[in-house]
Amino acid sequence: VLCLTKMNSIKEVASADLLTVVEPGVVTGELQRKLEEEGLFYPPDPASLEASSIGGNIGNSAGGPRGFKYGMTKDYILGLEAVLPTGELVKTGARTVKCVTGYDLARLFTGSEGTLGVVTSAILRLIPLPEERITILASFKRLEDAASLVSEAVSAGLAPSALEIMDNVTLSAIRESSGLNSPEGTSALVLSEADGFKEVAVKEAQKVRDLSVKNGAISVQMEKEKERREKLWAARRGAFAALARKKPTTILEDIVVPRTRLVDMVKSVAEIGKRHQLVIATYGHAGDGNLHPTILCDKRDEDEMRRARAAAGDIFERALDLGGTLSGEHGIGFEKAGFMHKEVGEAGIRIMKRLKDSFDPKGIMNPGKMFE
Ligand code: LAC
Ligand code: ZN
Repeated sequence: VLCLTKMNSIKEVASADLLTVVEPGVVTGELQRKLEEEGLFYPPDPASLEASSIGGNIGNSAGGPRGFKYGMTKDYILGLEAVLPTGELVKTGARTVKCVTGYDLARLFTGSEGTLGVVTSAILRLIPLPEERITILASFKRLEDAASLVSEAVSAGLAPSALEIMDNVTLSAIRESSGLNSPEGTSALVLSEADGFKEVAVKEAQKVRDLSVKNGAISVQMEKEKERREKLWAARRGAFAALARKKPTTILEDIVVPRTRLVDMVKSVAEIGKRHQLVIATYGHAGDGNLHPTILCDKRDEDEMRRARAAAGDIFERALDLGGTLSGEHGIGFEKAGFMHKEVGEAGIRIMKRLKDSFDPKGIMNPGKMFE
């Protein structure tokens, strides 16, 4: 077991080259604040950004709400330095925005869940900090309306930085823990943010508002002021913690479907919950088609756990049937290892295992993860 929390130095901020060089233990939120002071922006935004580190974000290619406009961790990795389990030190990528010198090993490491080696330094791409941010909270009576707003916003070519959805189970949990207000009869929320140059952000926010109303929103709240925006985002970031307070065991999923199939997936999760007599909260990065169906259960109740596992399996199958994927940003770990072949096929598994063997011939890096 390696603990890298003390490798937490921001070694360089090269503002003219729009990059930063950091060690893996740097906390994501701290890095973002430091960069903001210099007018720079590192967009990947895991909900856990106050605790999660760049190394961990690289391990799973963390995404979060801003993925919709800005992409995931993998889109910001210019280069990595890593120590292989053989003791070799490899340098991948470059300090340039373009690099096709050989295989893209930096990208291969990103999302490899610590199975290939230990990242000791990362060169991250930066972009200029947006001038304006406007957060928009739309309340709906029905989850389907909230999901259809998201699908319509995507097909209308809108590009807010975030398009987050929360169902009524999530909403009632965060209402208790964060004091978030929403009108009587609300059973779903869409939280989005428009950013960029002032005029662009204002126009984008108005379009999101109009589309929300068209899709049946019962109220739309718009916030420009930093503290009020932060309050709304803090409520969203606290979603998982708020749900985890409801029952002793929480099984958090991370499926992604094509954005046009979002409404189908949301309905399927509700149907699967009903069929297995389970409470499943649904929230997530709807703009990316990425949902976190969260099964609230109790590991002391064997029958309930059996149903929870069956429900998780049904959720995976449904996501794959809709042309989706098992995990958008949390990875495979132990739990989804048995489902990998359904998505990547036997040949896909074989080639991945061969890659794993060439980096880690003795199988000492995060053993047992990802492959059964
Ligand atoms: C979130 C984490 C669980 O989006 O990915 O809240
Ligand atoms: Zn998430």
